[in-house]
Amino acid sequence: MLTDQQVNYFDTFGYLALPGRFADEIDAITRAFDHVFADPDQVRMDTEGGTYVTGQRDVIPGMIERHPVLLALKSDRRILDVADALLPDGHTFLPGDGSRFRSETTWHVDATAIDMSRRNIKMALYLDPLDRNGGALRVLPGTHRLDDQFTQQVRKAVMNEATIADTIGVPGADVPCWTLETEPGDLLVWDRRIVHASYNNTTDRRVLAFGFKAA
Ligand SMILES: O=C(O)CCC(=O)C(=O)O
Repeated sequence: MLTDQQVNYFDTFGYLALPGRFADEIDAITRAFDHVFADPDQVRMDTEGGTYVTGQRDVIPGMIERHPVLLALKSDRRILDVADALLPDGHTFLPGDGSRFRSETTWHVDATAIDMSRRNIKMALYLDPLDRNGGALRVLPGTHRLDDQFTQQVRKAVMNEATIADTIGVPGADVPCWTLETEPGDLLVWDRRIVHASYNNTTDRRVLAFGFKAA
């Protein structure tokens, strides 16, 4: 269940942190994630370069469907309750991916290839502790609202890392934002249209991501 206040928070700011949602299972989830990554037969992509990712990122598409412990999340009430609350008119599951980042991401949205006019939510379990000095996800609250003039101005200013400093005088890492510091077991949820990034990465960042779009 999400409270009315949590739904309002998501509607207003475009993201929600649910600390400790999977604290009890995170060790098993992490083992399953590592097991899939260690399997040489799994199809994987290395998306290094050319995108908003600053360095190496190994990706296994549809990760959640490649191990029974991960697959169980798809029908877990703690996940479905969030999807039901944020997409009350129905939703379709999107299998997402599993990633090992040895990199950061510059300011971007996840919604380039999808219908931007409808809500599409991403859920993420980061499997390593992350803080603002070490690769935690950063968001620009409210920038999921595409028709808003502020959103348009922010997108123009920050979504090209090469020109941010010329435009607003600070590098991407110094753009004012909210940082979602996480412990393993926390569930993060965001609207794929929100502008987000991660900076100051110091380690391997493992993340299991999946989502739902409005039916
Ligand atoms: O953790 C990050 O750097 C952001 C991940 C993300 O937004 C993505 O996978 O597109």
